[in-house]
Amino acid sequence: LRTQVGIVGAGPAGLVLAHALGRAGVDCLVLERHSRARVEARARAGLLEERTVAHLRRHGLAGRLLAEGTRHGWCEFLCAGHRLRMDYAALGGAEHWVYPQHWLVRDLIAALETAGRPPRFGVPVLAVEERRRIRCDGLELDCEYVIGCDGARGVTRRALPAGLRRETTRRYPYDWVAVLAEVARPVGGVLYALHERGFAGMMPRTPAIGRFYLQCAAGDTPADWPGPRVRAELALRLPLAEVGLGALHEVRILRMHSRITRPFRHGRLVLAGDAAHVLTPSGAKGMNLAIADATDLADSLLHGGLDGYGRRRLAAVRRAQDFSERLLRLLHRPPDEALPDLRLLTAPGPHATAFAREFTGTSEETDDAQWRA
Ligand code: RFL
Repeated sequence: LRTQVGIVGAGPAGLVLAHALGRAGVDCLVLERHSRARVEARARAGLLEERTVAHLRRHGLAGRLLAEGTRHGWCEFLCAGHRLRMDYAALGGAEHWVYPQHWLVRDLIAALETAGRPPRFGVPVLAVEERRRIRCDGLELDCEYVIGCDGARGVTRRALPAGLRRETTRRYPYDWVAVLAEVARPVGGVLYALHERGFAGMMPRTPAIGRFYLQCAAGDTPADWPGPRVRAELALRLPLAEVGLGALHEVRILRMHSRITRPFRHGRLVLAGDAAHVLTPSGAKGMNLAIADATDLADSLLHGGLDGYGRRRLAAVRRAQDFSERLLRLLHRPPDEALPDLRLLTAPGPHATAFAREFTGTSEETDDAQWRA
């Protein structure tokens, strides 16, 4: 089998790329290891930056998002008995769009299907050979370009020559319990709670579902966090009465680490999204970076060259990683120690503006006035 562009993985990166290339008449095929039902049910991220939505709009992919998504432009820090609100949209940033990742994935698959180019599901890629042949069980796909969009646990990055591949990994001394739960009233904005028992967070997803995070000991497993323990710990650290916590739908442990694999491109093999860079969810950057990689890659492939792709995207990833890390450090500090810095951060001024712009992706340049952590 042959195609111009073989794309491994039907996550946001692979699907946006396939759509942009297909619309421009490029022959491409997406191979996905899991079933369509499984991919469409995977609830993960939910905060989209304004510029991400602009990319999707430009490719005609934002119809349902614009109709059903909600917007918010504030977050709150809960710390040592204080509640510090930050209206980051008003402070120089922009509003976020709130739309669950798996809804977007569903829309992207539907768009590819309508265009007559659906991904092939249930096809695990085993290896990439000579950077131009994708090998699966019973199928070989020869490609002019192989694009690895196969996420954090994919196989494509291993096709970078061992002598060339460089991975920078950071492991943090804690993990997070990630919970999806029903709420009686929508979570209105992101809430970060700094607590003696550890960090906790509450993030909007849909009007009826919220995403909750709890810091836990590094190495904890889901067995350490049965439902009653999750509920008790959330109740201690967060003002749950405001949202009316209902049934817990999913409890999992996020190993808190980040990893950047370089180079993002070697000849005709290119990596995009989590295949190239995994960040912690603290700054809500992962899905946004994946879509930005895909749109840059599509433009580069269509308009004459991949030369600047790796450099541009690595710079963007490093900025996002830097932001996510500073936020992560702040969120895990003892509340009494962090309070003065949080006051500074949330009061109108250069620190707040820098945070607002980085959080919402409106500053591609690093601001002179860095917020402290
Ligand atoms: P994905 O979405 O992981 O998609 C990769 C796809 O590749 C498939 N695959 C293979 N297919 C064929 N052969 C193989 N050998 C394959 N190996 C893997 C996989 O099945 C999958 O379908 O990567 P992509 O497209 O790069 O998108 C990245 C985002 O999904 C990720 O960055 C975000 O979900 C991260 N993230 C968040 N990002 C945000 O921007 N905001 C958030 O609030 C946010 N919250 C989160 C998150 C990630 C989470 N988890 C569990 C990873 C919350 C959670 C809980």
